[in-house]
Amino acid sequence: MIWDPYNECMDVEQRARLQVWRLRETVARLKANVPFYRERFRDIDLEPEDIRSLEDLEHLPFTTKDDLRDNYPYGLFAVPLEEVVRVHASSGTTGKPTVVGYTAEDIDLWAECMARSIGCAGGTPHDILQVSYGYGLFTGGLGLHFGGERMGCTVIPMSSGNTERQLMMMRDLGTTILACTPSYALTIADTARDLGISADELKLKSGIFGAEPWSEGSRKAVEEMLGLSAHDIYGLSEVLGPGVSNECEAKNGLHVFDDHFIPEIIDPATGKRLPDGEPGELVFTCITKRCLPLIRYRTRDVSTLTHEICSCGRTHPRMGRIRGRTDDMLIIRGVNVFPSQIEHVLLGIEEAQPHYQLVVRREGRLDVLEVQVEVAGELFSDTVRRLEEVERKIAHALYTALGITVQVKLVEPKTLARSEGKAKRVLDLREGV
Ligand code: DLL
Repeated sequence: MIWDPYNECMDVEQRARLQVWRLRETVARLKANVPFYRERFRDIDLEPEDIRSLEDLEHLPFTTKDDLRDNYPYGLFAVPLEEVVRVHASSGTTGKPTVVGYTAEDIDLWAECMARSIGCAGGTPHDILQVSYGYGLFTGGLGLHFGGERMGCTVIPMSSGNTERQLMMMRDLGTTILACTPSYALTIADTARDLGISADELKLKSGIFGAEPWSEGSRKAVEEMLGLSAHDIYGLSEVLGPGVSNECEAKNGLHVFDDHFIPEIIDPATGKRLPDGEPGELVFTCITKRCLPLIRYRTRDVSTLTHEICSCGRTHPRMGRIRGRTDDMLIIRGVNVFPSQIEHVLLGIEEAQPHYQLVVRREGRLDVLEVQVEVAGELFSDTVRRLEEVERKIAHALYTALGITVQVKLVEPKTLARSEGKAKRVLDLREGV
């Protein structure tokens, strides 16, 4: 279902005119209300009228997570606090969280974007939406919740955790759409299997999974185990929360709702904009937000963009599945490694289960990457030779994909910690990292 055909299928040129107009208006507002941006614009002699086309966006300064931290907690808000009706927060890399604010208009915009997202995932007002993202400062729970209500779904505000109860409600209330992190979806699927609940006993048709990187392999596993069609949803608190982009039924990239957030891909080293198809750092400019309209916000997420029109009829550009973050990219003996690449490999291996952890150590002067992966319990009752064979097979597949040697350690089922929210995949034990 296309929730808002007028805006989602708008002629691209018409949308570009709208974007330029909105960008100019946002710059004017920031200049008037936010000292940080006033100074940045003064430094480059920028007046709102100078913005005449989308190309001019490239001359605007970037905003980073450090800028948010330096102006903690409210310094970048473009409206007085009395107009702010809600705050959320995401964990910062050090100490203080990043605090973001919303006016009533922003909350309304968010619900609209989320209704678009749910529509992309095949949702309609007839659906029963179980929201199993955490409720609270994290944007996942309330974001999906308000979007579901806007769509007209029957919303079950479960929040995350208590997996058996999740399954009971899912079965009893006839949940048709499940929204949670992909790693929690796997946990739910595993628990269903343990309890002997088959996909046929559930009415699930669709899943809206995001907030952390995941792979095609995870998609397949979750789709099979839960009997649903899994859709990737992306977003970040600084820009909105969930609902910045979402996969449609074509599952060929996530539609970025660029009438509100203009995406760019840049080379993280030089800051130069990259052409369609080339991977780089995602950058967003908010052109409709009232409280926190960030300009060229550097997400540190690595992706690609395409402006080719999708078969679903939406004319928004599409971003590729997030490949990792510029800051959780591991550099192992000089080679860039993203945890998502490893996940992709593991899920292509029959004996491997979709639960893994990466441990990085320094032995002498050498970085060592150990991949711990769960395998079926039966394997442990086999011969040692069989276990070694599987280890070698995984190490070889990883070597082919990454170009480095990794240590593989097979562990028994349910040894690695299960996730109810964002999974923590990497344990970096190197000093100074
Ligand atoms: O994770 C918002 C969200 C909630 C998105 C629910 C989707 C569903 P933050 O906590 O601020 O906001 O974290 C944002 O999470 O910069 C990415 O690194 C990562 N991320 C979000 N969605 C995806 C995704 C929410 N689909 C950070 N794939 C982002 C990979 C994702 N990574």
